[in-house]
Amino acid sequence: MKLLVTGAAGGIGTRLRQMLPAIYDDIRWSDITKPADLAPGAEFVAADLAKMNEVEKIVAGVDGIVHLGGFSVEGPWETILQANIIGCYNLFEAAYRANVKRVIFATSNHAVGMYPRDQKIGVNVTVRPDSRYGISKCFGESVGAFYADKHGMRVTCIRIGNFADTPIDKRRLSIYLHPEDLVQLLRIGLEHPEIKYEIFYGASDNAAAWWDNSNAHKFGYRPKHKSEDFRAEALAAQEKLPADPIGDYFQGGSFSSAEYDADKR
Ligand code: 15L
Repeated sequence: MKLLVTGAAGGIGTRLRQMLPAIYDDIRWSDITKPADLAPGAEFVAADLAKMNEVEKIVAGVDGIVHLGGFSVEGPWETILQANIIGCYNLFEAAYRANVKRVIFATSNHAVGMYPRDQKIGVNVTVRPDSRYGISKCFGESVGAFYADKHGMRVTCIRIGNFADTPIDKRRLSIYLHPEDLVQLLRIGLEHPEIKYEIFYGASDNAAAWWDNSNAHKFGYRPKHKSEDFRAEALAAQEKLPADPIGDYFQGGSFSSAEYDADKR
């Protein structure tokens, strides 16, 4: 299968450039600018996702897409609009026109970040975004559902928690995702014969999880990593962080507390 990975220069894309070539031998990497550490011989095509003609070039001839591209944290509306709303629509629409069979959309925990931490949620809850960034991820999940339901594309949305080798604070004990576990989820989305439209939580085997990830397990996901192995270090790091009572209440943490003024209305 020929694969396109967008967002190749980002944190996740950079790690996947080290991991995916051992599994897939024909990968086109894309980002707005070429990563300085691109492996010799790796195929790279630059594209601004907000420009349809550029997106059409990167999707040509591919069978599957891992769409990581876009703005990966909260930002001004205009930035989110161009990169994550227009960019995401362009990606799916261009993929449809090019007859791409499978798309993995890297959505985020921030699509549901306004759920309180004491509520365990599955993938069938109403979205509750915590930021403009989170809203754009809800939008992307909807665009994916549309192309799956109406046009038969096989789409997997992975609500990524925190992608890292170790959980860095108390919140991340609940949402930690080891890179190897993400690769396992990507392989399910790209290869499992039963995928039509699915949402998975991008989380390792975390005892403190707020998410019911049984849908991913139904498709064979068996995470190998556990945040609990790093509990003491994560809690020690938490001690050094400033207090954030609103952020500590909601799943989205500082994305939820930033600009929060619901208590003032
Ligand atoms: C995300 O969606 C961001 O892309 C990442 O930078 C982290 O902030 C992560 O969420 C998180 O919630 O820890």
